[in-house]
Amino acid sequence: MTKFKNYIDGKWVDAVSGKTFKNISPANQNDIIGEFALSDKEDVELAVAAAKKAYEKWRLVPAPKRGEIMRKVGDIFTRRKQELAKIMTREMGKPTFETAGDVQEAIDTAYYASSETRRLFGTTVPSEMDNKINLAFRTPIGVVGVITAWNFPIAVPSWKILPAIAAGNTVVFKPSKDAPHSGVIFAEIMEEAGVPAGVFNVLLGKGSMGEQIVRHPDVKVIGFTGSTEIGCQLAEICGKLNKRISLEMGGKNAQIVMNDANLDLALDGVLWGAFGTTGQRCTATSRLILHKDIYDKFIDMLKERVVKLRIGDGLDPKTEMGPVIHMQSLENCERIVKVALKEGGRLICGGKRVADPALKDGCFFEPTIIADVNENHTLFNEEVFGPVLCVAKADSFEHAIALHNHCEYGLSGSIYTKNVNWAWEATRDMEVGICYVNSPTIGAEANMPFGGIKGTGNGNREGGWTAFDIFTEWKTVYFDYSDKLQRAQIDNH
Ligand code: UN1
Repeated sequence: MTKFKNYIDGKWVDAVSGKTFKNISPANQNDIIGEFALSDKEDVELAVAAAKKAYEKWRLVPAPKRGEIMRKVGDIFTRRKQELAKIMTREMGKPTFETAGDVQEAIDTAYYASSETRRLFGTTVPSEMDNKINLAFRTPIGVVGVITAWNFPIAVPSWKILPAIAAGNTVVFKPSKDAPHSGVIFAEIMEEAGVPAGVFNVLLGKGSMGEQIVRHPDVKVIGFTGSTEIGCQLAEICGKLNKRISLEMGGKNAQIVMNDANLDLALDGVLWGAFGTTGQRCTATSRLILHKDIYDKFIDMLKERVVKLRIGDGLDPKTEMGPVIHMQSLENCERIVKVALKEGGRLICGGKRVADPALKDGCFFEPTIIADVNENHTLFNEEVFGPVLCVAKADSFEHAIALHNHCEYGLSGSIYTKNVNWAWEATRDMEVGICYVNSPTIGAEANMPFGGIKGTGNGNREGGWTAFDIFTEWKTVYFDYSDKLQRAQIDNH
């Protein structure tokens, strides 16, 4: 069986304990992808020490030079895109056209980070006093800990790792235990691009090791994507340690379809939003809010398309929807369907494991629609992270917005309408970080801020220029060339 190692200080090494864990494919539980280093506190010590040492040189490398390396990272991801897509699909399940898109998001992020190193603008401001100038510029912070989920095993890590390194920080990265192979490839690519030893380190392992990264006193910033439960626990630790943490957590995103919408377009949107990545995106559409005039008609249209979705191994080019990540997740889908039906939901289609004997060894759940759900139902409120869509009826535009905002989370939201006033009012009033008009709740682009409000985030935005706010501190400089003591607020009044 193939063995995969950690990447620390530019070297490929086993866990100090020698321990390993296995990762299996969600499409076929008999397909063991490999044996991966099971890192612990001692490995965290080594990786953080390497990153701390490397930081002293890396922070002094001119930003555009760091950018040249980021450009190479983008070039190598481009070269390896199709090969990597297959590796990712085998370990996390989504079809290869989606994993290729995942890699493309990292390519876009790498080129964006590269170009940003020629900007990283500061600000010059007139001083209150003579012969004095005030300016402020960004500085790197130090060692950054990156902890991510398995559903976007290359894109989401890239949103954190590449801007952090471009800005002059060094990184210790813990990929998800369910997508460690992608983490290994990330390191291979950084190594080939010429990222110096210690600037980027990968520790494979499980959740408890992630917490050790967070607690380590030499790790100054944490970038986390995962569940709200774990994110809030880590934020508590960081609060006590006065450590910066950027959180991207859960979602229960809704698509509103008004009675004037282009229904065919709205249908394509919800199919992609709800069942793309098997519903396992933090941006997935998990609530569909339909205006009462089109409620029954739209549900019929949706059912007709959903039952035809081709489910299978993501490595098969004909597959439209792959498995869920593991058996535990499949059991969770079964549980939530039971709860929803007990609470009064109406099963439109799906609701059970896929019966096809050819798929019996994988974690396949039928794409599921449950209608007649309202804000008091568990399914309307609980994040499922699977292919289970609930449908609610809205009496009016105002009711649709109220239903939309009845949510603990606030990542993305979408409205389909041709009424320009409704569209702008929704844009203003939806309680989300990302708002879509006439397109689904998924599909963020790498050059725009990404993140949510309420239970989804803590005020940070990855993606685009805002990612650099997470990984830099502002330094304010007062530069006095008057050759005398000028006392602010005193001598000039
Ligand atoms: C995630 O689900 O963690 O907007 C990220 C999207 C993708 C990113 C999703 N570009 O759906």
